[in-house]
Amino acid sequence: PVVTRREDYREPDWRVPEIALDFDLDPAATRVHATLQVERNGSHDAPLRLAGDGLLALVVRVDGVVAEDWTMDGDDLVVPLSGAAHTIETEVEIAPERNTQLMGLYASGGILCTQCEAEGFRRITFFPDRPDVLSKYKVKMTADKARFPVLLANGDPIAQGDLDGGKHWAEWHDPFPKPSYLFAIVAGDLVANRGSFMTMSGREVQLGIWVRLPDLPKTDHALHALKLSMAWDEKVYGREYDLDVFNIVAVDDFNFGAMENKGLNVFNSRYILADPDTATDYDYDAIAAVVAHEYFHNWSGNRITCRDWFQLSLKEGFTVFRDQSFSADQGSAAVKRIEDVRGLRASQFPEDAGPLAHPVRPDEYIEISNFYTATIYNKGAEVIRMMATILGPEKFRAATDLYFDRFDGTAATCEDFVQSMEQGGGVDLTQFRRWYSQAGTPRVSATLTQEGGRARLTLRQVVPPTPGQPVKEPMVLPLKVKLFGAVTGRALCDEQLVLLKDESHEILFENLPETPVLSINRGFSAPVVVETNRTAKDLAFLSAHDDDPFARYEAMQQLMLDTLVTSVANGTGDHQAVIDAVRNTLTDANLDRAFIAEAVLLPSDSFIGDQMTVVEPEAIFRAREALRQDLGKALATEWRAAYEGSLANRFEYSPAAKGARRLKTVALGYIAASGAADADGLAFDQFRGADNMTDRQGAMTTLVNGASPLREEALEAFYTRYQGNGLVLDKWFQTQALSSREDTLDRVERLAAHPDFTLSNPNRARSLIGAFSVNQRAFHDVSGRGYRFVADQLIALDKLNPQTAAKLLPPLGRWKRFDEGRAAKMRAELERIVATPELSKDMFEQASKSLD
Ligand code: HT7
Ligand code: ZN
Repeated sequence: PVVTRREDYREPDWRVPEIALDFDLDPAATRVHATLQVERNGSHDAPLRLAGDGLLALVVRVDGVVAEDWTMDGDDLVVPLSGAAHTIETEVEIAPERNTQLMGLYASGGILCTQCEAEGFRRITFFPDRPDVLSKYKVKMTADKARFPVLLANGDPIAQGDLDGGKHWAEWHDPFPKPSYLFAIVAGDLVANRGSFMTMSGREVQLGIWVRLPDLPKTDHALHALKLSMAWDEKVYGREYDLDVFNIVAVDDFNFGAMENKGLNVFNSRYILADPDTATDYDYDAIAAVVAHEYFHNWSGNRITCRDWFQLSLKEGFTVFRDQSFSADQGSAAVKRIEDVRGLRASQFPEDAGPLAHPVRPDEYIEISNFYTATIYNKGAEVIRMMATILGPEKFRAATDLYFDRFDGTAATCEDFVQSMEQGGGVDLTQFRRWYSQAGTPRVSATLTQEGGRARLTLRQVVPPTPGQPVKEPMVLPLKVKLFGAVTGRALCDEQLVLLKDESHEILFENLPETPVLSINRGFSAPVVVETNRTAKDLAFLSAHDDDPFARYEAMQQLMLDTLVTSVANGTGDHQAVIDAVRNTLTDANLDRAFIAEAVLLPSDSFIGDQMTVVEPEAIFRAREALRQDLGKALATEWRAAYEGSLANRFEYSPAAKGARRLKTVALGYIAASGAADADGLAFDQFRGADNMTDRQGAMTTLVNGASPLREEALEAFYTRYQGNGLVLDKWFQTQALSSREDTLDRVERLAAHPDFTLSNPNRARSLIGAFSVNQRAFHDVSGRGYRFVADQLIALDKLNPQTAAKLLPPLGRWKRFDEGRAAKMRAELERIVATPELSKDMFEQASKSLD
């Protein structure tokens, strides 16, 4: 396979300032006629090379004359040209209904839609399909009016009309030059939830959330989130929307969450459709976050796009940071930060520590789709957040203004962004740039020693080796630090922002009136692992007294982790410190329920495993269950009080009501863990009586993890109630695949043969295979059956949808973290995958790198 390298970047030989596309749409055979205005870029004699993927040129014309001298180089169309500017026409035929990869033009539930990022446009027509070729698009679509009454494209609608034979047509123009990955069309029998938004300069924008008619009642939340996002981007970044219409279409088959096509976002329906009966609070929040994310891309991604795909984090890291800030502003900022850090630790830290580790700005790839990773998105967002922290809010805003002004209408680089931060913020980020080039999660050791009224904080950093990067330079780590008095709980100093730049650094604190306790990496100011010399007593103290809610949460997590890691090593542990700390938090009347619910949750099995040299799945599971049981028993009264104090009469979507629901189900889990005689009945009553999906799924999860026969009853009732609703059935599959029960692997194997299971829908594949492979206990069953099952499924999925298959491979690649027996079995499955005939390059890259 061909490796693309960042250092090989060259400007395009030909630019395409304008393109006109004419689609004769038909699911079985769509004709695409493209007219490109091309201009030679600089003085060279290179021919025009147009990327294609599986296309056959039916005709090629140069300046209106049929050309005969074009050739094919692999999938690319090569046309020799003599002048500085020409008009090139091509015609191809494609079959959307046979497109199972869901890239290019494809059919989903009777809707024709496109997905072009990163390299899908070349599956529609021949084109220099790279993000630094910006063109103005005119699009005409013709289709059967009964089947496809709605025809949408980027930009603004220009004209439409009817034709003989039941056909109709529509024309759309997008005045903003854009790269081909932002191109989109949609044709279908759709209806819109319409709204409007008045921009800050007084322009009215028509908004539409397009779905199939039965889904229309589930679109209000997304429309509301869109309006909030538009207002937020004006207020916080001064960014106004620029077209007269903004449309979103929901489709059921989608490789990702959503896509930010200019003026025509296409969404995975799970990030649009919501009502209390079918969507959890988590779904509601995710919908708002993804709607915001795609909308924010209009500036961070569309108006300023990426020069090449190595710069992907320029738009994705920045846009994730923007959507995280938006969500933080809608509810509890502390809880949002906790959720984001939990996500980072669950997905990005393991990536950084494994065979697929890569820098935020990678150096090479075989298949760019494999680089839509937690590192590019979430670590990329942390890198932006650190620059915002270093600059402070006013300078950060000045710097983003500078960036938007200077690079508007261009294809930019991460370096352009950092330079804007430097100039707008008046700082030197020379060393900070290592965050873009060095992979791996830095580890910081922080030791606080006290001598009389003085304390010395010694910080050391190590950046671990990663594939291809054996030796690392020190990074710039912005660490927020504060000291508290161990006796009074008073702050002993103001919060300081320490920039750790060298391998080690010392800070002295003078005139301390009492023994200090260290609070460090407050707000998770740097995405690093911190090891300290704090005792269990210090951590328990901070979990009750720190004035930074994130640091309180973190202290509790560390206390729990230390306890669990010791228990795994010794086979038994002392749980009293955790019990006391959890009691304190649970009964603190000043804390909101959403925070309490997060703080009292034990670290996941996999996060505990990440702390160990060799992961022991069964021992971890047993240690965690033992602690859960002790917490459940020791705090039985408190859990009951938390449960009963969180009952609500009627569903409401508000931060307080969400917090109550969250705490209720967390408390239910502990009541069940305690072995209370009435726990199953309580869960089943919650399941039956719920007026919303959060409570229903929460109760079902508790039952599905337990031994009660009521679990089968609940699963059956859930299935019957929601048969035919794909998004809810995904929850049914996922809940079972995540079960902590011993028989989960057997059940998952049976579910893969269930009539409602299919690999051709990415959401369904992820809900069973994806969920199962992050269930540490079940996936790492010592027999190796879990590995074989996942490998079989991925080999089958690769034939349909390589992109989705390749994204599900990483858990199998983490063999180095396990004992020899498991590691050998995991490697054997990776080898089997690599040896599969006609394997996609997506899977080849992931599996072969995972074997190294
Ligand atoms: N920018 C979008 C990425 C995306 C994508 C990437 C590969 C294959 C399919 C895809 N669909 C969407 C989504 C985003 O980050 O906003
Ligand atoms: Zn994005």
